[in-house]
Amino acid sequence: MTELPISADLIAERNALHAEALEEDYAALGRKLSRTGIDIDAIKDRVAGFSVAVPSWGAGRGGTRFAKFPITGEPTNIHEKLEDCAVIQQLSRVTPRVSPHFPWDKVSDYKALREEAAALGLGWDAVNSNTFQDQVGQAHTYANGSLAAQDAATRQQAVDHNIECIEIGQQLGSTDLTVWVGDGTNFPGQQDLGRSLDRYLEAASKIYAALPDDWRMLLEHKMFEPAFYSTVISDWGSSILAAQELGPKAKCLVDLGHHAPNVNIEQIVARLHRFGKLGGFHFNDSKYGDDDLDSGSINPHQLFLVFNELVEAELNPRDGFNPSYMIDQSHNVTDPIESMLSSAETITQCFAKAQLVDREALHAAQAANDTMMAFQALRRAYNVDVAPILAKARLEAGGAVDVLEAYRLSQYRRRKAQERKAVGLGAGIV
Ligand code: LRH
Ligand code: MN
Repeated sequence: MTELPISADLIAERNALHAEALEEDYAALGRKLSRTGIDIDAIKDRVAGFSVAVPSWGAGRGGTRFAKFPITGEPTNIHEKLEDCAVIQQLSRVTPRVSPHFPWDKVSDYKALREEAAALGLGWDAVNSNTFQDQVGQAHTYANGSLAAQDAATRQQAVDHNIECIEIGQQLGSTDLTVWVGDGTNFPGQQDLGRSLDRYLEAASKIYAALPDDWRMLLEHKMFEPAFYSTVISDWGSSILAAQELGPKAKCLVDLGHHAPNVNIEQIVARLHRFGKLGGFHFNDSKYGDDDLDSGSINPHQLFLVFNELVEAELNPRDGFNPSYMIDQSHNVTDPIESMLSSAETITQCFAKAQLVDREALHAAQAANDTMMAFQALRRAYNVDVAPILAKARLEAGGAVDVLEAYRLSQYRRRKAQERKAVGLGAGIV
């Protein structure tokens, strides 16, 4: 194991200062929960078993089509991104895997990259393909789509890229391929809405055929952007039908920002699970479009309700229950490490709160059409401050009781600003 990026002494020293208060808060919460028959240590063990992957592309500053404002010391390649992801894992102890994106994270030796990550305490989650940008020297442009393109050679190029991502993922130890395509139209009539999907399905079936036995293909739907009139896989309905058409290894990935405002995402989760097609999540938050804001920063209650559905789903498995939990955010105004530390905490808090729901009381109230008591069963759990449980689990796993305090005291970003080459101004997220 390489020496981790943050001084273990600093973490231990700060934890020692917080230990007494944490023990007090944990004991008090333990007494409160035991009054309703909940064993706090059992919840802590559930939390200790929970984890969420971080996106390699989230380690750098994000931007919009208007501008990107880099910060000094931000990472410029996968090696520096891994180091920053290792900081998040070292302090939070809930983000042990990185979800890479190709060709953004392309290297010549993936075996070495796997070892480099392992030495930093990191593994790999789903690999992401990219057929929404043209690369230098690319034979066929994706300007008119990729897997759904009119041009057969362009579709084949997109298929080949996805198969290359699977091969890279195998070297990294990943078993999931996330396929998001921006394919769509900006004008009515620009493309036939039916035949576009047929071309997508024909091409996607070639990627499906290349999946190793233990792999899954996660289809990521998105209502709009970059296309603004129609998108080939625009909603969970198109996604689940495509996944059913492709086969049992095809599942659906829910990016929380890919829906119209106020869509009931927790019900989409329940539906995808009911039909055995819930493959994973890209956690983030939004107020308007695909804003890729920090998870739970705008609507933490919705994130709690999603996890409430996930607890019900785990209790009633359909073709098993193994959703991939991943963050997918764009950090335009914060230090990306701080945003992912804060988001990992919020996601884990919503997971923990969902464990506290008295399911017996909830189900009894539902059966009795006792609306208020059914709602109160959820609200009581949502109102519990679970921070002492997460901090205790983190402390026992070698992390920091106060992750942002430890990160800032480490002066990590200032150190990196001295080491790393400056990033140029630019538009867009890469
Ligand atoms: C598309 C998306 C997809 C990624 C990209 C970075 O909006 O959510 O998951 O490939 O963001
Ligand atoms: Mn996404």
